[in-house]
Amino acid sequence: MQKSAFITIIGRPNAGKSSLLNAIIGEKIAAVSSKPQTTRTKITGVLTEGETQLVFIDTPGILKERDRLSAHMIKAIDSSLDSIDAAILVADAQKRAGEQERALLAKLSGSVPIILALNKVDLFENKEELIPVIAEYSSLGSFAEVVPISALKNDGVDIIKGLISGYAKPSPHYFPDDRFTDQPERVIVSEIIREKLLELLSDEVPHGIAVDIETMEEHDTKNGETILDIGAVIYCEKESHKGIIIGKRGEMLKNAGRLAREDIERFFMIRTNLQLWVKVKEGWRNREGLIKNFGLSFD
Ligand SMILES: Nc1nc2c(ncn2[C@@H]2O[C@H](COP(=O)(O)OP(=O)(O)OP(=O)(O)O)[C@@H](O)[C@H]2O)c(=O)[nH]1
Ligand SMILES: [Mg+2]
Repeated sequence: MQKSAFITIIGRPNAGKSSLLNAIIGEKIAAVSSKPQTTRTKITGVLTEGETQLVFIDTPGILKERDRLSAHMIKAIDSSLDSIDAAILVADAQKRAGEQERALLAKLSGSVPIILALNKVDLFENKEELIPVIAEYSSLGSFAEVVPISALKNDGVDIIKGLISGYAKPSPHYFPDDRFTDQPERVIVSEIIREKLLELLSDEVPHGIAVDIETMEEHDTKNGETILDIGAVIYCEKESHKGIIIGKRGEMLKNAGRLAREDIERFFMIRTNLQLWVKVKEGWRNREGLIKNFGLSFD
């Protein structure tokens, strides 16, 4: 009999939610970076093993509204809490438990079983250091399970998968069994590009970036090889940011483009020609029309 479960992945910024999603699915579908607020929308990852289909929803890690974009990100988190069978609260075990975890648990209000995934345990030299951390986080609420993991090293991820499978209920599968994400190919490409910019740039610049894929099509060369041509526009918020993104003699843009192209080639298994342009959209994070155009609206 077919079974399925919907599971939301929540937690404070930078806890490792997207890293966990990627580790569970075994494919890099969500952008990961060392900067908080990497994820901006809900990202669905699908894992189908035999009769069981698990649908995981990665969410933005944000709780405070700062501008129109962050308001949409909060709506994305809230909407991920509807009609779920379980939740995974991801926490950085190196950090003290805090207000952000409490606020997220309050949103769930004990409606579904919650697995606490204490992430980044690879950073502990001595595993005994984990004991007080587990105790502190456990006191935040009542968890169905507490699992120390390392999403980075793929440690404990199978335990999470096994526990979650237990929450699957008889139901038809919602996705074709060979699908592993709901993200359209263009979104995957734009997120790969944004991820590279997040890692390479500093301060506010990368947070004000949106990437739009204008063209994406294959062409055959004379010697029979197929090439994927992609044209993408990087939108930023200020003229001064544009210069920073392009960099001295175009070095920054060139680096980001090369790193992104390598990832795109790996993901789609096709030689790729990636062209990047940079344009300014003054204060787009506060403009509803532009937020919608960039696919980040939650109304
Ligand atoms: N050492 C270590 N680093 C990790 C682990 N998991 C994630 N990270 C790192 O933590 C940073 C944040 O990871 P993300 O997966 O982007 O975190 P997130 O919770 O999705 O962040 P937002 O989308 O901004 O809310 C990245 O630099 C990851 O490489 C882990 O198990 N160990
Ligand atoms: Mg994320």
